[in-house]
Amino acid sequence: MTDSIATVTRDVLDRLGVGSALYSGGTLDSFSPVTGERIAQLPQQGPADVTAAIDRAVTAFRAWRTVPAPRRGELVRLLGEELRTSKDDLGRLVSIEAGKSPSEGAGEVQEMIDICDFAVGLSRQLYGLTIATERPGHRMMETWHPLGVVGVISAFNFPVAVWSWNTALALVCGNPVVWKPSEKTPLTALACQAILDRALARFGDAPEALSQVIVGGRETGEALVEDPRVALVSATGSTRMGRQVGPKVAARFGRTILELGGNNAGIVCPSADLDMALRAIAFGAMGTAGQRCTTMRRLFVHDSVYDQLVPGLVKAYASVTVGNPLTTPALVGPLVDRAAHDAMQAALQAAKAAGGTVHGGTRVTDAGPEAAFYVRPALVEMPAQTGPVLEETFAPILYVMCYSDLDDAIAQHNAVGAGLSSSIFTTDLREAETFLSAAGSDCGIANVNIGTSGAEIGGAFGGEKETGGGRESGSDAWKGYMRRATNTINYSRELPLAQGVSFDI
Ligand code: UN1
Repeated sequence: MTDSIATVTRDVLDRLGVGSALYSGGTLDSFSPVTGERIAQLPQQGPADVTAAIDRAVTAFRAWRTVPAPRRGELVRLLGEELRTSKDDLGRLVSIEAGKSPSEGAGEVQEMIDICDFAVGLSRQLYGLTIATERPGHRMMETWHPLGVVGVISAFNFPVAVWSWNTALALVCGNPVVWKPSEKTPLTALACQAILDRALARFGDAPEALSQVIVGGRETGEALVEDPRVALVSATGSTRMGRQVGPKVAARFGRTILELGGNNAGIVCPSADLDMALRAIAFGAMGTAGQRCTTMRRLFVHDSVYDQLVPGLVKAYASVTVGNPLTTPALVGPLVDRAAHDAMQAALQAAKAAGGTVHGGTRVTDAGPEAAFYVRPALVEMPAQTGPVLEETFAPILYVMCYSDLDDAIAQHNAVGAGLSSSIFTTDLREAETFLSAAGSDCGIANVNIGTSGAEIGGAFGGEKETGGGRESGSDAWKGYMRRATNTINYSRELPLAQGVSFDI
């Protein structure tokens, strides 16, 4: 007899060094979407615990901000080493708790390792500019200082990578982190804490409470958002969540990095390499069971290639393997829960009512027990971009539409609330550059001949409009975790005023 998923989970947690007191005997039920079974009952924390965690983080900040940045980078280097050691187990726990395929679970941990490497390099940079000054005997420059306590709110679908993007940067930038993970994925959060604790033990002299996890409900997230000592709230989730978090933090003049919904699209042009486009679309739209914020949800296909591409896609949708990610090599795992399944079915009904032709989308009952929600991904041929096409449904639904003029397709592409990721498939330079131009895609990520998902950590990650405008991860996203001071130094014996102003007393 094979072990129950709860036993497998306990074994993995044991290997990762998470003590059983942290996940048994409590009131927060944790389920695996793989079988729908309960795998843990965690003790929960409340708003008073959040306040106490922030108290500790404030103390940690005072010490950590004075540690030289390259030394702070050493902690992140050790975190990267520990993640390499734990990659298989943490990836497996991601599969158990979020339902990802083993390859995607491991890929998520790889993103964590990559951001650690990036942050270590950054810890010897954190550059400011030197700026020409108009006054003789003066020097003007900018200095980047640690910001303060960083609050991280993360979603179930990238339960560990999003924490690491924020934490690796926050730590090298001199900030402590208080993390409220999704209530659907608390175990992976505890595992990250255990891994970081090992890095901290090897590091030696870090202040206590540099990174803390708060396992709890909505009110713990609210306490984090409302506390004026939390200088930056980095929140990943729905646009609805962002509409609540953004104004609350703004009202106290705090900073936010919001990474919210996506309604990402691809455009397939007449000159596209259709075989490549098909494979990119298949991964972008069906990978992670459509539960990435970067999942491709809309596709505009030129009318001259529609009949060559779309039947092949329909075939791929019919044949893609759907099943238990722990016991089968299936490419598509489960939806996170019943609510996700119901939202998918409601969207498909609405699409039919709007004239759509639905391929797939039905529940795959033989993939798991009654309490697990496996679905065949849905491809929906739509007569126009209406109804559910305009909204993000967090499930594997790809709405396909036909276009004849690229400018019209780009206008349609941009005519939704979200602005996260986008792709064009073409071998025509003019079309590619038009899509990337100021008059092209309005998203934070715009790609050519690759899908919308699977961004590397080296680029800034995030999007415009209802996606929230935040940027995490690579490029200069680190600046969001620091405060900038402009310094002007007078090393002369005179006191010339700027703009030639005189004030002689
Ligand atoms: C998310 O779904 O919240 O680009 C993040 C990607 C991943 C990150 C997705 N690197 O798909």
